[in-house]
Amino acid sequence: MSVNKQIIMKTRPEGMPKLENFEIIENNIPDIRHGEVLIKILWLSLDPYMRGRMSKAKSYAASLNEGDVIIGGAVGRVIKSETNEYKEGDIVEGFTLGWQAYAITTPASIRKINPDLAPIQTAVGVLGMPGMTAFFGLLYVGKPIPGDTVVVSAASGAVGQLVGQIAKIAGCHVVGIAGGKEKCDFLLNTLNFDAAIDYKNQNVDNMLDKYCPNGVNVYFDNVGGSITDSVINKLANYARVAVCGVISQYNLTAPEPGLRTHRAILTNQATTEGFLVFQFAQKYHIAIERMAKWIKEGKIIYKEDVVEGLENAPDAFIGLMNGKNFGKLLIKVSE
Ligand code: NAP
Ligand code: FER
Repeated sequence: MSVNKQIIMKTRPEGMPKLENFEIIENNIPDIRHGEVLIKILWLSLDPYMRGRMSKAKSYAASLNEGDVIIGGAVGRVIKSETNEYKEGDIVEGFTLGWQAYAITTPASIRKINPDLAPIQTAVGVLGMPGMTAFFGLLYVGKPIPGDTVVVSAASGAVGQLVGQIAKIAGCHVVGIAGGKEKCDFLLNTLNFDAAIDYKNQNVDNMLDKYCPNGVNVYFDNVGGSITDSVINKLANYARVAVCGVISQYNLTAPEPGLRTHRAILTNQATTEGFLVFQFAQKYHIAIERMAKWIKEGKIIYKEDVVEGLENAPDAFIGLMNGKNFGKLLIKVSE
């Protein structure tokens, strides 16, 4: 019987997660039963929404309890199957495989990945949940039209980097907001954004005035908080605000006071729409095909931030909450 390594939520984080909230444990891997597959985890996807699972707040995903293995998306290889659908060697992606070296699951919780389409870890990146979020959030919620000014926050991250590139393909003027010069240089020089605002070192209001002289037509919001207050005050008539994420709020222990933005929404006849990517699940195949084509044509590139070793997932996750990641954050667990 082989031994599994698992990372559990030892104690529930309050505010910013700390290393002491996590613990690595070892357990024997039980025999699989009829209808189950045993998966060797190759890549973990670390995503901001996972902070929500660690709290007790109501969410689409069940909260973790203390002692539970951290649940999250991963890519792995089937090493044993007691199903008709999967065989040894298949590469799969699942949203609930979790922070462990091996996972036992059922066909309903995984999907098969075509390793010839792109590197397999893209199944949790550009061709997976973050990629779907960027594609549908921008095109279906933000509804850009050529010539629009599109602003995206957390612009160098897994979702943001793709939002900006898709907006360029759609013929828009793209302004990214990110923390630090290195990330902003990447947006300008590698992704060909039209402008980049370093919110840690520049005045966001002044820079928005400079780069969005006709106002903001589409705001793809990944962060919430004061950055969003600034952008809302620059909306153009009939602007669309796609509320994708509010990472600046995920680790707060008390609500943060903010500006009252409804007047700007009213007077600009703007639309603010929150969305969860899962509402587009029936259409994912459209986006996967389109994005894979754009990657092959060199119209979209994707930057990954790879951390080696399951045991480093907690530290990397804390980094994600603090802007230490540069691109889609992945843990490489095994070859
Ligand atoms: P990511 O952008 O790769 O990483 C998170 C980034 O957020 C950090 O690198 C950091 O970048 C920025 N950040 C952290 N704290 C911040 C703060 N206080 N103020 C401003 N920026 C801060 O993560 P991602 O996977 O692409 O996710 C981005 C957002 O999309 C998250 O809010 C996530 O919850 C949301 N999301 C939503 C859906 C959905 O279905 N609605 C799906 C996927 C993701 P900087 O260095 O630039 O600060
Ligand atoms: C995310 C942020 C929030 C996300 C999902 C949610 C899949 C959902 C939150 C909820 O249901 O409470 O990044 O990504």
